[in-house]
Amino acid sequence: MDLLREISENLQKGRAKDVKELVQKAIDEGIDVNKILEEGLLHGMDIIGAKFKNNEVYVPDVLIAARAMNIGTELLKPLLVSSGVKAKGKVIIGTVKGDLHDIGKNLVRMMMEGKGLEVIDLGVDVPAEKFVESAISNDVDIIACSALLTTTMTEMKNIVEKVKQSDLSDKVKIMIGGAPVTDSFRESIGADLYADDAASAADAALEVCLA
Ligand code: B1M
Repeated sequence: MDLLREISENLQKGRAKDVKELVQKAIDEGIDVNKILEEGLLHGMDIIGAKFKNNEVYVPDVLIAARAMNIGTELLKPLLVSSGVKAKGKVIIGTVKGDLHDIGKNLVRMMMEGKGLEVIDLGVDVPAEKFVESAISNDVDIIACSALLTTTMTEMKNIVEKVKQSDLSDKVKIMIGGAPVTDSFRESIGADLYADDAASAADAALEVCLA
């Protein structure tokens, strides 16, 4: 079987050890780093993302595939940097203040990384001020906020307002999501983007960064 296809298929099965060995083999054989990334790792992650969206695979499958992806990407990172390949865009992500749920947020981060975006993860219980300060200091394209509680999703409004008060509003898009969040809530608080699952969030973020 073609080596890149083997990487993709092993990634989809979450076989991190095999992915690591195959990526190293591809590097040793002199296969172009971008090809290993795009046609091996990202190809596999795209398929998992689509299957997840269609309920053909579930959270644990995505988590183990993402772990395999991360291990493969770690091997490629130094080569990608030295060959001058830039991330397609930069995102900061966090779960809003008062909220400790991070499983969905982590999936969104992994899917975005799988699309070639650089993601800075602020963790959980992140105050609005920290989102804004970090967006300024890291010069990001998107602020991505996750909330799982009806009591904490209102914190997203504070983030939108703080961004409007800063000089970021023309430069940065705000994306929101999480189980209780809806597109009409997004509209009501003036955020830019809403996605209801991790794969859609990654697709929407990539679209913004490439626009
Ligand atoms: Co909590 N919890 N929890 N909890 N918890 C819920 C959310 C709840 C619905 C359970 C229930 O009552 N049925 C309920 C909220 C009710 C409400 O507000 N309407 C609830 C509650 C009440 C609480 C506590 C208050 C309980 C208590 O202490 N009395 C407490 C709050 C703590 C706090 O945050 N301050 C609490 C605590 C916890 C645990 C710590 C035990 C644990 C979290 C562990 C962790 O995350 N590390 C936990 C869990 C696991 C859940 C449930 C069971 C599962 C959540 C989850 O991870 N789902 C949840 C019930 C449920 O959902 N069935 C529940 C899987 C995950 C992949 O989905 O996060 O929705 P989700 O992410 C999806 C999408 O929403 C989307 O993509 C993801 C994948 O497709 N998405 C985005 C998420 N973020 C996005 C951002 C985007 C775009 C898409 O753009 C930026």
